[in-house]
Amino acid sequence: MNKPIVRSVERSVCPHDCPSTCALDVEILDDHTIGRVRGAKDDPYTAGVICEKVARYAERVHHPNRVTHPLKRVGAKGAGHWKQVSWDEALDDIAERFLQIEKEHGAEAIWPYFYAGTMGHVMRDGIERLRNAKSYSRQYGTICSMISWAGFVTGTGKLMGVNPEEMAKSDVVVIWGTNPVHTQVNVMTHAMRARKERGAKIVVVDIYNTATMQQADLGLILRPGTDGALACAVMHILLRDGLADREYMSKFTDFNPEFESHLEDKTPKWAAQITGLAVEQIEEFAALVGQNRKSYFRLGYGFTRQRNGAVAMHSALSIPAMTGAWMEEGGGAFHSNSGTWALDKTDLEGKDLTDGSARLLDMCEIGPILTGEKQALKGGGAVKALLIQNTNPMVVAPEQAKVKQGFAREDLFTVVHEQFMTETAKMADYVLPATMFLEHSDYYTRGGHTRILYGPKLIEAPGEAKSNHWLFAQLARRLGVSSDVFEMSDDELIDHTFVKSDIGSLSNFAETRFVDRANAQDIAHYRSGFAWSDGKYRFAPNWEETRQTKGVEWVCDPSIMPKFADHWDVNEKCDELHPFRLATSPARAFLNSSFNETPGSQKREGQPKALLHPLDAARLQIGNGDWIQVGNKRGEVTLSAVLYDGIQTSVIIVEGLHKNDSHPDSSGINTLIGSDPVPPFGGAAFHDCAVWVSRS
Ligand SMILES: Nc1nc2c(c(=O)[nH]1)N[C@H]1C(S)=C(S)[C@@H](COP(=O)(O)OP(=O)(O)OC[C@H]3O[C@@H](n4cnc5c(=O)[nH]c(N)nc54)[C@H](O)[C@@H]3O)O[C@H]1N2
Ligand SMILES: Nc1nc2c(c(=O)[nH]1)N[C@H]1C(S)=C(S)[C@@H](COP(=O)(O)OP(=O)(O)OC[C@H]3O[C@@H](n4cnc5c(=O)[nH]c(N)nc54)[C@H](O)[C@@H]3O)O[C@H]1N2
Ligand code: SF4
Ligand SMILES: [Mo]
Repeated sequence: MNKPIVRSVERSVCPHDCPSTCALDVEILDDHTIGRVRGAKDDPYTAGVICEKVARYAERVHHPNRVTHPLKRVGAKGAGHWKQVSWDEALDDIAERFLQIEKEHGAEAIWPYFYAGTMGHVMRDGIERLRNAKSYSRQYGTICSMISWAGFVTGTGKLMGVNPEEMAKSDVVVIWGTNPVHTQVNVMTHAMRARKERGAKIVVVDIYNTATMQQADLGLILRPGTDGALACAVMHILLRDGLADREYMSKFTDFNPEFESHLEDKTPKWAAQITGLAVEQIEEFAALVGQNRKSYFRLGYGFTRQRNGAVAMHSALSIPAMTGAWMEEGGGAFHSNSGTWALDKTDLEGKDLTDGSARLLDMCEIGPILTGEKQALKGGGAVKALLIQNTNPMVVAPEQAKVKQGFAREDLFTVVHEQFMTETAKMADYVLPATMFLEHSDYYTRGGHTRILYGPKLIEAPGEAKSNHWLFAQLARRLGVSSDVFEMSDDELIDHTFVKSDIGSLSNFAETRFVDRANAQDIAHYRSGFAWSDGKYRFAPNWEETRQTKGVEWVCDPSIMPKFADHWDVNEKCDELHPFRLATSPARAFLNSSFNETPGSQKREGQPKALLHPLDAARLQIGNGDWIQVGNKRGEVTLSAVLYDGIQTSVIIVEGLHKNDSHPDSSGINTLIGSDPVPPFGGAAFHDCAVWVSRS
């Protein structure tokens, strides 16, 4: 085959929901076509490395199954019969239906529903402007980071940590509850640099021997949901062996005798029983971080997707507050920098168009909400219409059986704006074609790093695909909303937001395509104090004050929260009927449900599989490749068994969100996951699930 002729190479940004937010160099072949995608070499964080799924992005942009025209349902819901209609016909009808529903049932009967399929702020968050202008039901955005955020901020006072590029200066890098080889490859670039350049040790804490752990010097495979016990035992050892920095603690933390005595019985032996680790492993880990003050804790989302996840995050985060690692270059902790951007999005999100009184519905509870559970509806009436962008709840949301039942309601009017005919789109009354990131302009903040990046429109969209931002303007006009912001172009709105946020105009960084918002090192290390008013890190959290920093909501009785960093025993219990713990860790070649349509990713991931310990398999007479049933009170899922000894017994791991119909009975893995909001402020416990396992 002839090599395609590359017209130019242009700078862009990966829009996907991944903390790396890579700077990309994209080969442009012509006005409609791209070639290879590479990681930008001159971006210090991307450093020329991207994941393989985005390197093959031509497969996704030019996929033959892209939705390219507005489609109207004909026939029964979900039956897959569509009629192509014009944009005007679709938009007029949608607006008319929305206005009619508003008249009959009130504006709160309409629920715009979105997530982070694109991380561009214009295309992701603009839906809030329409919602606010119309006082539609609000969305409580819990699905990804609500649990981890709470656990981090309750310690430091702010969602900010040490620049991940500093990892290269660390002596120990602790990768805790994240699998960066799959989920954010650049963490590995910087951690490996530390190992190569200064012999740093890499520690990985996970519940199975992940691709990341396979590259570690020390891998700790613990039982799901027991990280708080490990963290407490480590702190016990630090105090026992004189490795805690008492001077640092007295100046920068609320450390007191009561916390010290709380840790007294949290011995390695105690933790070994809970975690399933050996006492020696816990001792080795504690000695490593206790003797190397330049220890960098990269704390992921994964270990917080447990009912005790916020407490686990806070407990792990408490270790560097005890060693004083925060004072060192290359030491301290990082989860996300999302608390540091200070962007003024009042106009982008239309915050001044609302009094904020519309009811707040939890996105994780979409199943109970659509099936009419009173508590989930917050005492209000049924949701009668959905406008969905950037998310695929029929696959990604918990309690899938209820989600399916809800979407099938004949009295629910559903509009889905999508790039592909996802399971969610299949349940719609209208499917509208959406652009991809190379077909519109947007700006992106890097949760896993410090830059704001700009990605301009580089190619024309296929067929009649239109951007999210375009759709808001079209609907706003038809719904009787007038605001200048709806009428701005993508670039005008980006520029407007930048100017309002005092980071200059868009034209200022047309060349570089980024603004660096890195905090001064002293600030990122909290060297003059943590972000609470007394400047002290909290081993004893004040959850109510934490709640107030973001204006989120309690989902439990505040008095149930443990007083200190702790192992909190509130996870879904195993019992005779449900002897296994299931975790639904991310697949390498899928990104949530995205990429499960591209050939390269499908080939790599194959059919839906469950990793199972050989001892459990032998007991249940299950062989490699056998079909098995995994179930609980919420339903049953069929998977193919893979025998794997890098896991504790009575634990199974199912990687990735395959298409529902890749499972023999079309039940996706989220059929098994609960939608009960995780304390203290909500979120779904995607990796905390008690199940039975049997041979099909
Ligand atoms: N390839 C790929 N990349 C992705 C995604 C994807 O699906 N695929 N998803 C993207 C999104 S939206 C996000 S939020 C990030 C999330 O990225 P991460 O922060 O990596 O979080 P998770 O993917 O939820 O899980 C990470 C690891 O946590 C482990 N884990 C689960 N329970 C426990 C526990 O109790 N203790 C410990 N120590 N470990 C546990 C899992 O086994 C898994 O290996 O990744 C993003 N990047
Ligand atoms: N079992 C289990 N479930 C999980 C998780 C888990 O670890 N285990 N992880 C959870 C997490 S952390 C998250 S964040 C959620 C994520 O769940 P989703 O938000 O659903 O994530 P994606 O699969 O990336 O879906 C994004 C969808 O947005 C579409 N899209 C992308 N860009 C655009 C655009 O510009 N316009 C429009 N209109 N559409 C666009 C894509 O085509 C894709 O179908 O899943 C959660 N679900
Ligand atoms: S690593 Fe993450 S940000 Fe980078 S290209 Fe892959 S999905 Fe995109
Ligand atoms: Mo996420």
